[in-house]
Amino acid sequence: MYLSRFLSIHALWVTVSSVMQPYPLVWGHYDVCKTQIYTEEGKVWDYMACQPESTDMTKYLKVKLDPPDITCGDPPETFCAMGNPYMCNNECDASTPELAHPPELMFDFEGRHPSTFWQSATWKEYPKPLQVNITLSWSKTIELTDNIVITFESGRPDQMILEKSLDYGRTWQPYQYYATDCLDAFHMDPKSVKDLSQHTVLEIICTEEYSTGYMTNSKIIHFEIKDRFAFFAGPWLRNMASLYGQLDTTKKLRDFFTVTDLRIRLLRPAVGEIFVDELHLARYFYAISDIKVHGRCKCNLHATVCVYDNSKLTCECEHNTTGPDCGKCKKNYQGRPWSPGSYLPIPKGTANTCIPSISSIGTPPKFNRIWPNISSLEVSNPKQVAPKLALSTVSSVQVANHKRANVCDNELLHCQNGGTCHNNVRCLCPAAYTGILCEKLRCEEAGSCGSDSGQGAAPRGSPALLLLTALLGTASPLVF
Ligand SMILES: [Ca+2]
Repeated sequence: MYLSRFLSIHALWVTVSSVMQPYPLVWGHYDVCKTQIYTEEGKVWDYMACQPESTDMTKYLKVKLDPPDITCGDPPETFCAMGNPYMCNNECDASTPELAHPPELMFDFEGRHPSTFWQSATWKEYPKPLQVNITLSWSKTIELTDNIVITFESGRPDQMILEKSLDYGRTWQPYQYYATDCLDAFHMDPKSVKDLSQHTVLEIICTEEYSTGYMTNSKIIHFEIKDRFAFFAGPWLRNMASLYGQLDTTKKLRDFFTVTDLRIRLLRPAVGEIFVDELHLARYFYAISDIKVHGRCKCNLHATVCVYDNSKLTCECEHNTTGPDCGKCKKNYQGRPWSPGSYLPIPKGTANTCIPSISSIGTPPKFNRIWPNISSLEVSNPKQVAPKLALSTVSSVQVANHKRANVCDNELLHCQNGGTCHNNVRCLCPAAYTGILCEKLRCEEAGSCGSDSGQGAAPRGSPALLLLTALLGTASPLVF
């Protein structure tokens, strides 16, 4: 199942535009990894930075609660109504579907009345703290693109910490603290994201904005991704180029929005008064009806598609990269060190494609499978050969790996001089060319190329070939 591309670009644009009217979002960029263009040398691939579309990531997570038996209803118990803490005859019973509140109800389709929600056991063991960790795991690096929004059906907690992991849950860092009294709960001065700036955007703050009262109307807690983006892209996120530029050059900023797991640590339920009413402990519990997490698979700007298969997300890597995050070069494509794509220059970015390994080029006899278009070089002055050859090598060296079963593929356009790849096993050449990869002039093979052709065949052992040998033997790294 494909994460992105379930919507056509147009449908996506309409959806995005209608949902987020004030934001002239430029998310649509970077949705193509390569395109065919026509140059003097014929049809070639033009590579660009690309990424999957942002989507609802809650469909792909695993949720874990700690303690594992903290969900209400086993054994059945009664709790007080949300709106009226003195009506305490509501029932939670895990064995009756209509009365059960399992964790998956935090991620089902919402918008119905009444809401469906997960609920914890009540605080019947007071004064022992009622604490719950809710861990959301993707087993995949993802990049957050919109606010995390948690909707409580109980009062919002008096104390809570949102945490993130970048290493699949081995280590955790706080993302944001939430409390009715930050100083008292966490020894931190209360702050709002609006108090931050470009320079302090990575600061971890404690906010009191989302923790007021048991009886207030508002039920929502935010982790403000958009407000942080706005420090770079402006209040309406119009200047995404500026944000992308910053993300490109500041690893810490990029990492800030990147997670493999999130953990919601509920530390103290809403009390709403100074003292806990010990006679009505069934008033105190946590209930969450909805959690929103929007983001995209992190593919290092080397993929537009992220596949969900066997409960696992994986980037479908392009640009000769591989790995779950396209974090390395494919075997035999290690001609230069792997590097992520770049958002710059706007709007197409830079692909930083992995290129064939020098070692896979091999020894001179294999050169009949290398075609930096030697035959078209005008070798009137041997001194000019090196730069021209280097340029030619840089732009169009394509290497057929002898270990590969395929003679050609559509990704690297192995067929030369306008040849087209047929079933990955042979090139269909234009009339004037021949050879496995259409790399030879037909007249050359017949020995009938006239000296007036202007495109003298590259003589074997010519200065051009020797120079090429030297270049390929020493050039490192090659640059496309
Ligand atoms: Ca729900």
